[in-house]
Amino acid sequence: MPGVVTVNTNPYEGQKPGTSGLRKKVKVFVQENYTENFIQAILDSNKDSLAGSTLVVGGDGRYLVKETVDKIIKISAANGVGKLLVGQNGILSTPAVSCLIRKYKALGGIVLTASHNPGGIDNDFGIKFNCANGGPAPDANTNQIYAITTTINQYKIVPDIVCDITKLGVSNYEVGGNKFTVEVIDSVNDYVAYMKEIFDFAQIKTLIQGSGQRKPFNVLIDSMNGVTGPYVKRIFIDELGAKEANVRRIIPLEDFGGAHPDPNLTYAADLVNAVKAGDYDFGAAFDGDGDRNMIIGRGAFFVTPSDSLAVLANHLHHIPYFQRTGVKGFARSMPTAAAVDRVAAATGNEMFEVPTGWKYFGNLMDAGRLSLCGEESFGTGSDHIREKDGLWAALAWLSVLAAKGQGVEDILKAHWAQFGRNYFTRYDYEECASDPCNEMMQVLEKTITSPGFVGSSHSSGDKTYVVKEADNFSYMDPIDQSVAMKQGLRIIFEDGSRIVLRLSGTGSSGATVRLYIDSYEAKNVLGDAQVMLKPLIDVALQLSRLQHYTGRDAPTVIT
Ligand code: VG1
Ligand code: CO
Repeated sequence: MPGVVTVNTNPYEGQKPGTSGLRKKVKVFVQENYTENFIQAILDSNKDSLAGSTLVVGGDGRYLVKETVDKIIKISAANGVGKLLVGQNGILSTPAVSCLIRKYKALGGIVLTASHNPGGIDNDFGIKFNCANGGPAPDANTNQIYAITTTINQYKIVPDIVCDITKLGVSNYEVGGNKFTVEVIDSVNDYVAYMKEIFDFAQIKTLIQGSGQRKPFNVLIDSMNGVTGPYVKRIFIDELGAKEANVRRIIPLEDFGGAHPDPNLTYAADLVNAVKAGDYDFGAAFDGDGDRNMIIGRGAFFVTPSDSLAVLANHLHHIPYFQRTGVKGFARSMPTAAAVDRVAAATGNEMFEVPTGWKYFGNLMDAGRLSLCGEESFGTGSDHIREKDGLWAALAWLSVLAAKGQGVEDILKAHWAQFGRNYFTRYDYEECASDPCNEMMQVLEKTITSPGFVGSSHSSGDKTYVVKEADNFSYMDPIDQSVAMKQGLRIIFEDGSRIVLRLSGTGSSGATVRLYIDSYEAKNVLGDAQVMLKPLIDVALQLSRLQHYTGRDAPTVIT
């Protein structure tokens, strides 16, 4: 009978989960007991409910996932967990974990991913805890995990457990008189079954394969060597009748084949170029762990995530799931452009603005007040689970396109004609020195909150903007009244335009500055976003002195 061993350890500094879990370089995680400490802290933060509980475990296939699954099995066994549901080979997309936790009423799940951050031995790894509702642990929980990591002095492990996660099946162990079970499950079955309940697969299949007068709708789906590969294969090829040529990079690789698995115009340029050059009607890409999506149309017509959210909000009634549940309300993260707000107003739905990070949507969904939400960072999702869901977003778009019989660009143009357009851009300055960036944020906060700033005018070119409101965004959750402070500096102008500046909470080294610009035009809707937003960008750069503090002339990524 395998026995429990207690190992003495010392705390590590900096095990504070960020926007979405703990993310560090692989070389940090492989330090002695570093990973073990954090896993023990996660379990300790749930210690009253562990006995006999079920946890879901899986990750995005990056370097260190398999080794970490092995550690989680051994440490869970020693801490009285009853059962682990583990994805075969450690593979589970983030949305699949959320789906499994809910379906099997698990206590929670441990997701092994650094999401859109590069993978491989020299890059990033991450560990995230999700709660019983299937969503990322809220701040109160992650703060507790962090507090435990600062004083931890031992962890418990059963070193002798051997479990082959390459094979499907159930293994039973007896640990200290208790039963412990590991069930290795197919990574995609439950998720695919759920998608078939949510969407009308026959309708999407007819779209993709063509019928009678309608020629096939030619899609190109890019998994960027991330976790969605096996899901894309099963859904698009086996279920929806797409051809091998309609999918690319569908084998999950430990280093994503050297790709930066972030579906945006810079890092998914391959897909954009292929769609531009080829005879494609639709392109979609997903990030490493499968929760983000980028949607493009014929000619690589780009749909901003903020517009994507608004368009889906306006067409949810075409999706069978929402025909059953009804539409309960919409939400977006604060930096996300306010296009969806206009749909909410027109359709009479409640609208919420929350801080950056999916964990802030969960309570609203659990309370039955939120059906669809999104973030400008290529996150879109609904209350079918409690994570954003890349494949779901692509299927939602295809459902709308099938129902409307229109192309992506036509749908966007019709949307802007009806609602006006929120031009949006985000500038990312990645891996800058931390100290000057922190100083920049402090100085700017002081500037925008000092007397006289509200009402002041700022000009660039022939445009003048008058400040209506400025603050460091804070949010009180309407369900549990918890408060999240300092979620980003906002300057809101009289015409509704906004400048938002915040520091990333997902980077693994240095500071990444994100500058977001949102500006509404009722009539002039067919302009180029970079041109339209140039004056406001200039105002933002002047006010923040961003180039001075970061030492950068240009952003790393423009979305
Ligand atoms: C970024 C995005 C945020 C998203 C988070 C996790 O956070 O801005 O909208 O929820 O990544 O996405 P930050 O703190 O770096 O701005 V994922 O796909 O990395 O789990
Ligand atoms: Co992700």
